[in-house]
Amino acid sequence: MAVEKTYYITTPIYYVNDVPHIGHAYTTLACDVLARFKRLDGYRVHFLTGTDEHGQKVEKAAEAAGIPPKAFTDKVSVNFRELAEAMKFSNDDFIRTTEDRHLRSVQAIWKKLLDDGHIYLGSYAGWYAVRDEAFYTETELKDGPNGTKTAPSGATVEWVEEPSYFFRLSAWQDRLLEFYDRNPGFILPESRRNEVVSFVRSGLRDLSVSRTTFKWGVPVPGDDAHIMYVWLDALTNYITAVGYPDTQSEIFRTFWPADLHMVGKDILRFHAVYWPAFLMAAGLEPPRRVFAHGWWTNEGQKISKSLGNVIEPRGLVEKYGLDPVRYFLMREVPFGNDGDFSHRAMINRLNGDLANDIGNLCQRVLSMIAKNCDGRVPDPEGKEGPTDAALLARAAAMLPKLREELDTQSFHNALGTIWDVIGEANRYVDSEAPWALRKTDPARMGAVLYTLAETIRQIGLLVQPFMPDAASRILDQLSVPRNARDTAAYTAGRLVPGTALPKPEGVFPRFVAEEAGEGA
Ligand code: ME8
Repeated sequence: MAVEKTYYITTPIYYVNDVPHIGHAYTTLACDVLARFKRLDGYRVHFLTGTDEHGQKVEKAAEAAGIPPKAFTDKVSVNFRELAEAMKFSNDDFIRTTEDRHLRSVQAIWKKLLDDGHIYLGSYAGWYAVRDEAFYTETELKDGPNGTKTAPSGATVEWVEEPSYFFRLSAWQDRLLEFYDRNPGFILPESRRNEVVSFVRSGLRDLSVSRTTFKWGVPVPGDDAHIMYVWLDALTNYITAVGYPDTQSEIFRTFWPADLHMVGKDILRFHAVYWPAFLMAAGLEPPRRVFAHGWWTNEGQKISKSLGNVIEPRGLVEKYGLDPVRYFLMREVPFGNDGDFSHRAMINRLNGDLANDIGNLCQRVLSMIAKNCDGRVPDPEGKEGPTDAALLARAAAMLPKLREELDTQSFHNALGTIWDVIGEANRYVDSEAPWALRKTDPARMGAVLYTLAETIRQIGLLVQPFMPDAASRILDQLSVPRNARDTAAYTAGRLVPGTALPKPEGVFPRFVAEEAGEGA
């Protein structure tokens, strides 16, 4: 039997102190695209997302809402589930850190770390930022307004003094550096990797992993005056979801170590320093990769609730449609860089790349076939020429290129690769002028339209992970069977001349701005 190819991909689990916004949708979307591509490419995929429900930040949000924390998290967590549905995310699991399976898992990892001497009891005196749920040293702090100090992220800090358990992080410095050295692809992009390496080189202090001054969290086994530090609790979700502590289970053996933890750059340190150290200390393998993507702003401004400029993904989807929003987010910004959302940029992509490029290509080819070829896949009738072969070779080269690009999370380049072929196909339509061949050489017209239909089939197939609905409409219009839409069918499943096609319909209408000033 062939060896099964597997792929385990995770999003951060989101804090339930807030409603989901475009940033959350972005991270999960990137994972969804990869999960869908890997499934298409024959992998058994496990795609995990969920919510992070413990800690002081969530406790405070519940207090502010005047609801007990459990009831509050039940309510807010649903928003993230609904976001997943609205965006058609194909996650296989949705974890909540308040579930029993997670409690069992976090307590098990704690016991393992304690029994093996990686955790000791001491006391913490230092700065804490509730917004980041992170401890900071004096030297890390920045000057804030009115002579105050803030965390590097700008979050307010408070002085904390309390008994605390510590994880011996200082003991892991050399092993972490060695691990980064042996696994150059562990942290991407490269620039972020360098930041992490220099942080670890500058020396690691032991990490406080329990708190005693509030209650909303997982109790420390055997010492329930303490609750576990929310990041130890949260990071462990990635192994809970594959069955930890049952490391012999089929799911754990199949999927651990994870292939990719996708995160925003704000939480890279937790994933690339603390998490591999916890795992190695617990005798488990670290994940294969952590990718830290960039940060979105809104029309040039930081996105924040207090500025009142939070972009709600659902509103965008209602306005522009789901596929255009998915396309825009994956195409607009080189993945890894920061990006700016603007309606003008969104409309330009919609009308340019979608309506003009792919939309027109499909529209003109399919309607010419409907009119001139009796609504059936045309027959090339031995009239193929070198220009047809050249276009088909360009199309065939997309798949291996996409595999490489998606394996380095280069979503924008993957779309660029597909859109290069779309551009090529549109130029081919113009230069071959099949409408003129109708009278002069109908057999040659058949060969040209066949070449185009076949190119569109390959484009449609590869667009599926990015725009599942539009892709399926394209493939339906070419009567591509449902079971011939994976990469195995890429070269093996060429269109069969004579196959009846449904009546063509437009795939990407142009967006017409209703209000002045919206651009277009
Ligand atoms: O940090 N641009 O949860 P969180 C791009 N619970 N991405 C953004 C963004 C923006 N403006 N804003 C948020 C936590 N994100 C922890 C994670 S994991 C074990 C625990 C995305 O709700 C980005 O992925 O604050 C960022 O890392 C994440 O949301 C932070 O979500």
